[in-house]
Amino acid sequence: MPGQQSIGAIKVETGTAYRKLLLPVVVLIKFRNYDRGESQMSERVAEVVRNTRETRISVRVNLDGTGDCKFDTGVPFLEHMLDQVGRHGLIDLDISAKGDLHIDDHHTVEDVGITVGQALTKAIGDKKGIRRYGHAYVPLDEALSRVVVDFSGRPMLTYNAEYPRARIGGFDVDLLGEFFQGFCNHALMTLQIDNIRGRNAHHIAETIFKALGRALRMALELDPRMVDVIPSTKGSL
Ligand SMILES: [Mn+2]
Repeated sequence: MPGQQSIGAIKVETGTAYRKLLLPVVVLIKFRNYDRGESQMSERVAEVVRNTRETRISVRVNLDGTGDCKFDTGVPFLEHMLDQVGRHGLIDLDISAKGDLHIDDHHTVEDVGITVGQALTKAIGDKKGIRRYGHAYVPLDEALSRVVVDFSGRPMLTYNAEYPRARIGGFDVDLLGEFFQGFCNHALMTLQIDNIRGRNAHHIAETIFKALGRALRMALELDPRMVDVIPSTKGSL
């Protein structure tokens, strides 16, 4: 980053008097980088590869993205839902999965949840500067869902949703719960999901994933008033 290199050069070459004058300039440059969405520490990007006898999965995330998503999982409905998380969370996701789909989608959906959770944990790092909590209500026509998250370091899922049918296209709605459990366990977060109303199963699922994206965005965005601060009175999360 040119801004940071020039900060280094200023520090080396200037004496005490100049340093006093230049300190506000340095602070300003730091905040300008921050405003452009560049993290104060490093890029919040992570890649995780997870291979088992049931699935081979790789996930790349960029928490400061634009919602640019690439999927190759063999489970189109899951991809449609993860696209909502990326789009509404402004998180870039690149996910490929080769799972035992000849059995059913179960292992692939659950393991994608686990691996996305691991990648999120890795990208978040020490949690300095994040807002930690996030929530969102999202409607889609007749459906309405609320998602509330806390990057507490302790996995806890509350998932209240009932679907009027067992399958959305060929996708078994039971697997959504498996996805959220795997994701929440490995993202080390409290994840409270409530579908408030809805008649159409596709709408119900979509409102949940859109609200998850929005809530993640709120929780993971860097708070300019919390630069380098871990959002806990304990001093760690
Ligand atoms: Mn849809």
